[in-house]
Amino acid sequence: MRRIFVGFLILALFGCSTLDKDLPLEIELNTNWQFKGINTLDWKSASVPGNIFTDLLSHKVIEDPFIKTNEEKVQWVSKKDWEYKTNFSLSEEILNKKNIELNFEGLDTYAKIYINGNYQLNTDNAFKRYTISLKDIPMYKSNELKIVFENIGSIENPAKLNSKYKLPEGKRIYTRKAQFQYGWDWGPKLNTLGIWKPITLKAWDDLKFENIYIRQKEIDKDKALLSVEIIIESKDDRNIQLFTKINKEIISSNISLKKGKHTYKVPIEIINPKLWWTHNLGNPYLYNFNFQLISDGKIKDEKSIKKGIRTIKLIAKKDTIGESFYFELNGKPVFMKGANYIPQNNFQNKVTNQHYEKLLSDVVESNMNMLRVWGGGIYENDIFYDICDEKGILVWQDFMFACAMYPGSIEFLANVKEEAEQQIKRLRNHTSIALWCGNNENAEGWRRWGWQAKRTKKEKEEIWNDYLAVFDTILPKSVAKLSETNYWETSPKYGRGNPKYQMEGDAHDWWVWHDGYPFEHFEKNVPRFMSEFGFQSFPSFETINYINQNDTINLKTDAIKLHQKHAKGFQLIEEYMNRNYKISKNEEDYVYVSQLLQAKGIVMGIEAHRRAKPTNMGSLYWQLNDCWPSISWSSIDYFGQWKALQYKAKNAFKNLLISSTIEKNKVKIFVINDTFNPIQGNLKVTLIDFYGKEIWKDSKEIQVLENSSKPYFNFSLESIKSESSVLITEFKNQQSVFFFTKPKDLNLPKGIIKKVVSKTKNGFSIILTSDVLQKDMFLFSKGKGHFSDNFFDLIPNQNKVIKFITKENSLNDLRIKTLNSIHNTLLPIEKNP
Ligand code: BMA
Repeated sequence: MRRIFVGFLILALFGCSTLDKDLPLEIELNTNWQFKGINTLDWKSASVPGNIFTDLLSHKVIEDPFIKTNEEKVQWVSKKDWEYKTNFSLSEEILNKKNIELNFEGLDTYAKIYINGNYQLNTDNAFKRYTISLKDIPMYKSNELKIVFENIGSIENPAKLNSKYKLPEGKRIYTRKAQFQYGWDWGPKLNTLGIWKPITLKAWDDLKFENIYIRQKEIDKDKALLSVEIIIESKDDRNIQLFTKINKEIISSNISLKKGKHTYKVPIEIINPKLWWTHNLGNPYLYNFNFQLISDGKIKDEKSIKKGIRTIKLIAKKDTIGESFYFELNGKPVFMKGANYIPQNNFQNKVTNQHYEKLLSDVVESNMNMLRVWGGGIYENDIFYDICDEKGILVWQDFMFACAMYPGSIEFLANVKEEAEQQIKRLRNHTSIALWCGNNENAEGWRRWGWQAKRTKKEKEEIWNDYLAVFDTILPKSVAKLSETNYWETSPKYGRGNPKYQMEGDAHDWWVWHDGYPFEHFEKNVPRFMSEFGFQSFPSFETINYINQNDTINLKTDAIKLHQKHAKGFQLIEEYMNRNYKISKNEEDYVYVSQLLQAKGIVMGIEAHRRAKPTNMGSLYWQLNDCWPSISWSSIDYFGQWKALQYKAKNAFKNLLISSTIEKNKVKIFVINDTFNPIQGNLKVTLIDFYGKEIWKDSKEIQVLENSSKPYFNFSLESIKSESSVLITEFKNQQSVFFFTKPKDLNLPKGIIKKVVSKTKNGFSIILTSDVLQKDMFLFSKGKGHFSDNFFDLIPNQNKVIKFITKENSLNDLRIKTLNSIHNTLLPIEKNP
């Protein structure tokens, strides 16, 4: 492609506002759709975008696979072939345009497209966009579009038979679609098929924007040098004008267009730019860029892009420990706090804009500044990244490959290359994207999961070379060519088999959970950046009842068993619970304690990682959300309910954190400061018993350095009664509550809890007090809503005010559980005075 530099001048006014518009016409083909099985069922109405499961569900042909054991009953659906059709009309205006194209944003997956009965093309990648030019074929006022989908087995079975070697893990590797749909250890096997993204028709005459990329050349606080790379498609050579409006300022450029698709560069300089920061460090400021293409005195095309000015770099360079792994935002090292993100639903058409808005608001509320979009799911919709840009959340973006070795045929590599290029181009203007990562655990699997056993040297070499072709050549080259984002080959860099995991790169700690190691493993083995570590828990009562379709909590049903996808899941929860908590036979209590257990383990990890700053510079736990109602590692369940972990992670991820730990019979109190300002203040340390009696106290004036972690206070454990005392540390407006022993060994007294509930504008306010320390107080109600805080420790004789944000008119069913109530038999709760 030729690159042509253009001259530019700055105008005082946006001169084009009075011009007529002759923009490309765009129509979404989302109506009149019907579907049927090949040789089965009659034509029935369909939703597009959508998928075969939700269409069958809306016609009651299948039962909801998310409830009871229905997942098992619907497996036949993915084994059949299905067809979809619609009629669409084209107006004279469209028919007269010089170009008409049909864009398929996402077909899942093996489809044949027919227009007016004539075959057009085959698709084989759900992550790719396909285009058909309608100018090359006869089109009428009314037209039929038909898409015939072949079941994945009919393509994957021969692919497997023809494969030179048997590759791990199953047949999914032959199909470029969301890998979790084949079943994962937190997700059902619901392999969708259908038109999962919009189909749009675009018509235009002589020219249009093909793509616009705002490349950041040089950025510092005084100046931002950008190069806007604009690809314009034109029917002929002609002179045009381009208006570029940045907030209110306009640049007008004269461009001599060449026929065809070419790239034109517009240099832009912004003096004293407002830099984009993650929400926890500043303002995620976005500039508004508007582009207009002027020819023949008309606006021929226009496009808007919101873009933050920032530099984001992965710093992986040799140091005294090994090799660093941290992100530098606008030149400052930033500790990454967050979680791994998976698709929000097995059926993508069920994920609404509100779901994105709510989940990403939760992320901000929980003080997280990074999400990792994990490689077994999907490249997310634009709205996901738009919201991350706006809210100041960074995104670690995996390419969609996970836990397997993939084929290396010429066709497969070409398919992957095109997929990667399309996705990089689609996402590269997003300020939130901090990293492209090749895959999830492919290299780790190859090295450690027995995949090399019984293979010849040649076979191993060939399989590894195929790996390198994708992850060491195609993907990094595409990222470097098309964007300025850093690339990382695989996550984790070193797995459990290589001690270097503590010295270099990112790490996944699955000794805890998969290998049954105690939670304390997180404290003793801190890597440079923890990109995965996790522990399961039961979801909210609402979700459990939904799975069972029953109002009482019952954890022993076949439905609950089916919604736990990890073979040893229940056993591991019980084992770890035994080590840390008293186990209750009451199933409601069991659910509650399972959530405390998960939170305890993960927060232990988060705090250890943060204390180890700057050796360690990131803590992303596994996993933020769920794709169906399940027992999983998530901290927010399928219905958006926060588990204990979400509340406790919110505290553990605050910019200013007090974190205590026991080392060699000494208690060390760390203060971690993620801000770029030093913080001066009085550190107050008080030891009390569970009735609030002060045992001793101390205080110290401290100066906490910017962007640092350091112990500021320590004392000996000797003479501390660990079962009956608790350490309260206060600094600035932060308070930390630290216990000296495991919850199961605490002598938690019964005490009395007083609650005063009053109505507020958007819900209720609840004032809580108790005469004794109440550990892990959990408020719950059947009403839909969100508690501002939950699963907290209530200090004796101190008021705690909680807000319940809800549209419900009453909170009469408010109930409270604490660990004290499990350690004792029954906890009396006083009524409102
Ligand atoms: C991680 C992920 C997933 C998996 C999770 C829990 O390694 O990458 O593959 O679901 O572990 O086992």
